[in-house]
Amino acid sequence: MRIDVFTIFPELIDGYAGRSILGRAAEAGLLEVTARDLRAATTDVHRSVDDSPFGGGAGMVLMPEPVFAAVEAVDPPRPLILLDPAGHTFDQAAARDLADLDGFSLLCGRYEGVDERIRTELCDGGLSIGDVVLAGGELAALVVIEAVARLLPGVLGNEASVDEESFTSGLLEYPQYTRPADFRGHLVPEVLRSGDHGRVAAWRRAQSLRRTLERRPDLIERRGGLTEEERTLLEEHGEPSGD
Ligand code: JF5
Repeated sequence: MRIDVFTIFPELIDGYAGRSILGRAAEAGLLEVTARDLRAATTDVHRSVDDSPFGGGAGMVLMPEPVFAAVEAVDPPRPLILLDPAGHTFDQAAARDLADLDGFSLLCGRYEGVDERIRTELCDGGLSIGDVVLAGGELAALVVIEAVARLLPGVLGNEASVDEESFTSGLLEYPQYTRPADFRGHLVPEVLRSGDHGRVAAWRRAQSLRRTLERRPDLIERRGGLTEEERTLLEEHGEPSGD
């Protein structure tokens, strides 16, 4: 998969994309992230990419000329997506859709906004990573890239089994523990040390369900509520959740 990122901070994208899971995906030839400098095609001495808004007001706006020029100079993989608080909300379903493509490109807005013609005449769409305002789109772009990269075949080492995935998709994670079994008097639940894989699996599913019901009932709603089997499972694991 090819991902081009248009930004005034290409070194920021290169720095992150060269490490950890993204760096390994690149080394394995599964992903090619290319950071493209929005100043590359500027002609003025200041290499300007922003200007004050028509109609007045504070702040600076990303100009159409340098941005169109940077994009047109390389004819990047499409769709070209603007990271934008006004875009569609990015979620796991959007990540899966992007992971099905051969490539796409991201444009990082900065400053107080971008000239509207960049949105309407250059970009194919916009994505927001949530109701938060950032100084620029770079961190949002990296969120999108990492979420998509880990879905690409071969990128993750320990692929979860399809069976477990179908049980737990759309639920919060169950509590995990590692050694020691007794940490300052806080004990690991007995079932996890029992060696009974059936009991462990049932306990984990019950924990995932309870946690999701308590903290993210919207996610239970989205799955169409609880099945009769899930209700029974929760009743059989009636002890307090402890969180
Ligand atoms: C940006 C205009 C881009 O703040 C963001 C953002 C928030 N969620 N997703 C992206 O991007 C920077 C600010 C203003 C365009």
